[in-house]
Amino acid sequence: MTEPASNAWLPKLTYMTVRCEDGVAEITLDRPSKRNALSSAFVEEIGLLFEAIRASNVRAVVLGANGDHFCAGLDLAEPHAGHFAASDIMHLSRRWHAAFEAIQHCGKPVICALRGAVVGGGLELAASCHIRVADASTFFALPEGRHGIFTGGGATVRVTRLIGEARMMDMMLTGRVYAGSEACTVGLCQYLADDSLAQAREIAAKAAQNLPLSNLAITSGIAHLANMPAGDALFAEAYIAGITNTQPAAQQRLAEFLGKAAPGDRNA
Ligand code: 1HE
Repeated sequence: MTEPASNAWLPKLTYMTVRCEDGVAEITLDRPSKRNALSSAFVEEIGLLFEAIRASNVRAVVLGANGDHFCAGLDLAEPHAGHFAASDIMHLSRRWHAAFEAIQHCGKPVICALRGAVVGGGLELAASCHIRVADASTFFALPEGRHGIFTGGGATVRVTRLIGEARMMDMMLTGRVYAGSEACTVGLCQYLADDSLAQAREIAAKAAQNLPLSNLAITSGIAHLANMPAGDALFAEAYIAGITNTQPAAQQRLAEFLGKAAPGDRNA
């Protein structure tokens, strides 16, 4: 791969490990004793790591977890550790937003390999990835309503977009748990695999073959376009196509497909 031999470009990590091979960075959430619950420091580290991923020449990311559970969500020990004002909670929520935005808009496809609990903030983390692969042990829930709190890591936007408002409200009001093929059918995950990590690796390897600019357009562009009024989205789509389709590497790929030399080739 083209990564520098050392991992000097990575920030110092306490809660995650990273292994790079063939252009794919494999990130592992590594706080299994607390079921990978997300403390404030963990969330900050996620933001820093994905900022570094954005600036790196990594071409795709697998996000997995150590232990039987992907992520138990917010570290519930934290809110009890001090007396937070509403404005403090709002600030913390905005930090979660920043970290998960860094994932969604890092420009590289992020494939998460799920198992066990994907709950609360864990589901918000998974929802900021581009492809979710579950296994038979995976279950999705939003227990915030039951805890007397509210989502703060982007679920109202990203999970609602995946499953729709009615299912989102049902999950939050009743604590409804989704798993298996039903979770796939409602849109919480795109794949149900015997081995979610193996499947996520396979998907990442495939996506890493795409041109980086195409992957940026797909992973960031589609989400932004979905927020726009249709007329503006169509204009922006055309603009993105103009930039993406005219990159020399795309011309080369198209020419190879057609069995011809690329325009601009000296021998064309
Ligand atoms: C935790 C957390 C946590 C476990 N914060 N420490 N999330 C939840 O409501 C999910 C809460 N957790 C669970 O339901 C269960 O722990 C699991 C189903 C994920 C796993 O069960 P299990 O039997 O394997 O583990 P456990 O015995 O419950 O927990 C093992 C340890 O992890 C234990 O600590 P220990 O020191 O006693 O060994 C637990 O206290 C700890 N642990 N989950 C802190 N979440 C931005 S807003 C987002 C809002 C939310 O995310 S709300 C949803 C919170």
